[in-house]
Amino acid sequence: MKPVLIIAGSDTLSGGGLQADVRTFQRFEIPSCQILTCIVTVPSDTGEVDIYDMPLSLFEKELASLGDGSQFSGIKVGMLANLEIAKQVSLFLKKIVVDIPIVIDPVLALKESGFGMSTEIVHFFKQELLPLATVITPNLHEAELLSNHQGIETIAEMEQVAQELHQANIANIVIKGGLRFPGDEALDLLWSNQQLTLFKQRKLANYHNNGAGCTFASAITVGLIQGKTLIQSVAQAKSFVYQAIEQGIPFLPELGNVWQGFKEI
Ligand code: PXL
Repeated sequence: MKPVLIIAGSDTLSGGGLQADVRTFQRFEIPSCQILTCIVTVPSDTGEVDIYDMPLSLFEKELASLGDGSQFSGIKVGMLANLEIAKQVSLFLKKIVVDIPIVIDPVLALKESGFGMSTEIVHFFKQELLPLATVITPNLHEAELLSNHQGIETIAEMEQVAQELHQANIANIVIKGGLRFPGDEALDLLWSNQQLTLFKQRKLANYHNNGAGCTFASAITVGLIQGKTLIQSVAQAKSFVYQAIEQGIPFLPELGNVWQGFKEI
């Protein structure tokens, strides 16, 4: 089995980021290689998120060790820290010689904090990086940043934004409704091949959801590597992340981590 390549930041609390990605792939018995973009810290006293970017020269060396990408079964991209790092990743993805799934989770905002990326990086993502992906997985806030469409609250608005992103040359889009979407259901919308598919599950009452987005995108990558269709891959990922939240681990007051080690997949 060829490894998947993970390009992501480290979450010190370890619920999300690279750590969530590794645990998810491991759970499906897919080995991984990992490239680190930054380290995210959350001091338990203030709860304020800090992000320490990898020095660019070091990041370039990490990438340079990867060759033309032909040794990988797929690529999962998570948090990219800054514009320079995003540019390096884009150059690397353009050099890939094999046809493998590339899943990009456009981490432009962290739900745990007020952190948000600059408009410059949002622009770069939309114009350059995201068109290189097989599928992207923005949450509502990220979908709004990428589309300039504020306050998404209905399925029709989600669909409109997904179509707009598709017209901007992005192949397939999954918008995650998450806890913010009104109603009792956690709703995700897939726009693919001019077709809309909705995925719904009852919202869980617990707060052990740090890492849910990373786990979801990694699990979609798993499905694509396993040769499943995009619809099957999103369905599998949705059920996986639901169980990971349900079995999550409390960590700080009102913040818990998803856990991929539940009994049956
Ligand atoms: O869940 C989004 C996310 C992505 N990447 C890193 C993170 C987090 C959330 O904590 O720390 C590195």
